[in-house]
Amino acid sequence: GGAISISRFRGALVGAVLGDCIGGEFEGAEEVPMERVLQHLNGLDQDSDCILQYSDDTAMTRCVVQSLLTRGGFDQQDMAHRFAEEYRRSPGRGYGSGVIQVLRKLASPQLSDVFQPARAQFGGRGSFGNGGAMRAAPFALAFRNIADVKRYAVLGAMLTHSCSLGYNGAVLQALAVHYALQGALAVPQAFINKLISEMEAVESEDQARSDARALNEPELPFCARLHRVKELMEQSSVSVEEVISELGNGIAALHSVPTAIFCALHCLEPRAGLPEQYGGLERTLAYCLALGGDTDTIACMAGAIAGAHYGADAIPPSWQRCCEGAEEAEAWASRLHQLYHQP
Ligand code: 8NA
Ligand code: MG
Ligand code: MG
Repeated sequence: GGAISISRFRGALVGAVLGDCIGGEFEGAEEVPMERVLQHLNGLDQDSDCILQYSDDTAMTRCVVQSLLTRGGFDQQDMAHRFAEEYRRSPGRGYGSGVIQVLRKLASPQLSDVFQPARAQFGGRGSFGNGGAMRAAPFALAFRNIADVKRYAVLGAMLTHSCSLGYNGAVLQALAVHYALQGALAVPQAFINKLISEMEAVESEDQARSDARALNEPELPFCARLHRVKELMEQSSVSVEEVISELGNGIAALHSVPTAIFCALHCLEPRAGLPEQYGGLERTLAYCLALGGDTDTIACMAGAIAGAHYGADAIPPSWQRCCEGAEEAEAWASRLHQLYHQP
């Protein structure tokens, strides 16, 4: 295909930062009334010196971006070092309770295999949290080739998440951004079908099959959830309760990546309960927040997908102004755009 506009790259990276910063307000809450979500969002328009801080999602995404840009591609040692250094400098960003141990071990100068600390997590099973997926968008923004997107999304996630239900969540998120960047969200049914067919191949691998069995999940667990996304898309109306019970809103990648994809798809059209003046990106972020649970991470992932689709013009300047790191994300998006298109 031809060149992809820089606006989509900015939309993806800034959309992710906005989701994290704006979503932090409701992280861990039970289902949130839309009225409260809208109050929070209206507050951003009115408050001229608001500051919403970013969390682990953006902190680690920044490390991924800086590593890819500095090294001109994937370098596991460099990326691991950046994660460890970022955590050392700024440990209070709301990291998962397990991943902290990995980040401490990654700081050790004696460490020769940077994937080893992640493999030791949870009795050797590795983490299935969404911490690999929440930082996966840059892989789609750095590599044009889909095989590279998949390969490096896995390796980047495996630095902290060695369970296939963790790193395959990162692959799914990266693929969603990859296709959104190409404009594929314009045909929602084709978009979800592409994701299902890619993930069928990914999840057919032996490790994925044995992890699914060990965790009592159905065969091809991400595919199973994507089929549920498809079913929900076909329904004439969908309640927040159904989204939570069918797809989840939790900290496992399996309970949050398909959810984020659904949010982006569902909010392509105006929806009852969401302000008419909202564009698609605003709808997507508001909708994610109303689900409660891991709101910062689900909004971060949905924000990247929706941002890649709508582009930077869809980002409300008043929201961007309130979010720590959003300005910088815009500059990095331009450099990723160059890396993506380099011959
Ligand atoms: P992680 O690797 O520590 O995983 C997160 C949590 O998932 C762990 O602490 C465990 O409770 C559980 N978990 C993961 N793998 C396994 C396993 N194999 N067996 C048993 N339990 C397991 O951290 P992460 O980087 O994946 O982070 C995930 C989320 O947690 C992120 O959204 C991040 O923001 C963070 N977080 C969430 C909340 C919240 O209330 N939702 C609050 C603070 C932090
Ligand atoms: Mg977070
Ligand atoms: Mg979170």
